[in-house]
Amino acid sequence: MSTTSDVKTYSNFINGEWVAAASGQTCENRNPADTRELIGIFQRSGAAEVNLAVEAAHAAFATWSKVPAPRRAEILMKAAALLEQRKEAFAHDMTREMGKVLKETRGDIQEAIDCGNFFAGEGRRMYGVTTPSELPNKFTMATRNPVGVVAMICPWNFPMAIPSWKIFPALVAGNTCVIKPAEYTPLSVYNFVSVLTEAGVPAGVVNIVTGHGSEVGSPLMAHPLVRAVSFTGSSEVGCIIGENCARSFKRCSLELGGKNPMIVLDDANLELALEGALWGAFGTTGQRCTATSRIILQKGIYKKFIDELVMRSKLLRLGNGLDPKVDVGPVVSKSQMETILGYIELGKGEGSRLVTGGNPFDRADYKHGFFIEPTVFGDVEPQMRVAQEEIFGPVVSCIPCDSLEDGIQIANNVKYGLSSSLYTKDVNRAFAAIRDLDAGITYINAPTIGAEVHLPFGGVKQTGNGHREGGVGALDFYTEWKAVYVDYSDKLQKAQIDRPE
Ligand code: UN1
Repeated sequence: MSTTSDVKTYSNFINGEWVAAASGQTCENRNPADTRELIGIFQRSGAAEVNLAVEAAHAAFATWSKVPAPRRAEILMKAAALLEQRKEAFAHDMTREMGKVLKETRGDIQEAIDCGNFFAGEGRRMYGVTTPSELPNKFTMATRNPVGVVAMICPWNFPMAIPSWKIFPALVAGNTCVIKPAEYTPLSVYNFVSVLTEAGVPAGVVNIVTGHGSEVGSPLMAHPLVRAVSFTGSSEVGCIIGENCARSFKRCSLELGGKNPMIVLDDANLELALEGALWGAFGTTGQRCTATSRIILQKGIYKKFIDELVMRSKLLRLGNGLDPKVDVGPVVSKSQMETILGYIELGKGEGSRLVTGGNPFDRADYKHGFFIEPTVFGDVEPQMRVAQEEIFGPVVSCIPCDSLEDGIQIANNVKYGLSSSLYTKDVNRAFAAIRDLDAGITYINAPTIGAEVHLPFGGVKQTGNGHREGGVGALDFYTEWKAVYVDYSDKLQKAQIDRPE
């Protein structure tokens, strides 16, 4: 096991240099599969480091924003190629600091590679608008300008993919940024930024400040030189960030919670739906905002589906994500584990039927990690808290329904609206569900997870505030529109007033 002496200490990355926190305090990053393993020591920073980083980003903006976008894009392309080369090593680091299994951490890095390549392409597009003027001899267009310094407050469940959703579009558009990694997964952000630097991102354009939310996130979002804040995390924290940004007129993009439904109709391919349910509910140990957390089953297949799901859930192998035989890794932390176990107790108390799982997995060789058995509740009523609140762990609630219409009504009747899914062979019902499921993402015959980077990612209601990450639409957050009027008539022309008689 590692001891503090052979473990690396990471400083903040500010203006291209390594800067220790003035407080002299640090935070430990430990493996959630075995907390005896120390991954790294990171700075416990505060407002002083935030100020330095924002000032560096502000100064770098003056030059970076003027580099032609196709040149900026070349750096992104190089970064994506370097990520490809380092994929295996970075995936190992990510599994060690976050817990999810290797095939998923490879997928996380692949998502960052895809994102880099996609937004590199935007460097030669970033389309604006040209449109006719209402006046003769006048040219009108709208162009995209970068916003300025962007604060990025990142989650731990996709430690490289989600920072890449923020950093790549921001950079190609000419912004600079200060990133606050999640406390549990700073190493993956360091790995990512090391590649950006190697690819040629100049000093000050991307800065990292590590530490706690209240000590780093709060001064960062309040800093007057920060023009935009991008946050992924809980709806509770998102609400606080949104309020603060409103007070200082900052743009704010919030990607928040989910309680994602999978509806399975009687006519569905059950084998496919079961496979999808297992992957959607227990992939990433249920720690995705897109995780399948409610399975809404039409009554004809209800019992059979649950029986099969239970059988297959029991076969999932828990353990250290570095072991290729393992299907489900640990949850990220002790406090997360306590919250999830608290929800399991709550579910039992509310009268739903615990059909499998429900316990910490604490065999002797697992006792240093945060493992919870894949857990299925049956006979859940739509209003129960386990069917309404985001649990963010390996717990899924099965709810019976009478028909597609009934299923959609149950699906929509929560405060979130991120992802949703329907299993059916009936194309008419599929299209009705695409129209009526109140969510930012709908899958047909696939589980609620698996978004691709070139499509818009985000949700409705308390899942966000109307922005989308991924896809060209992300540029709407990272650019300000400028309307431009060029009058070549050599006379004063008055819009709306000079009209033909
Ligand atoms: C998240 O759940 O926090 O669609 C992001 C997916 C992944 C991204 C998930 N591509 O499940």
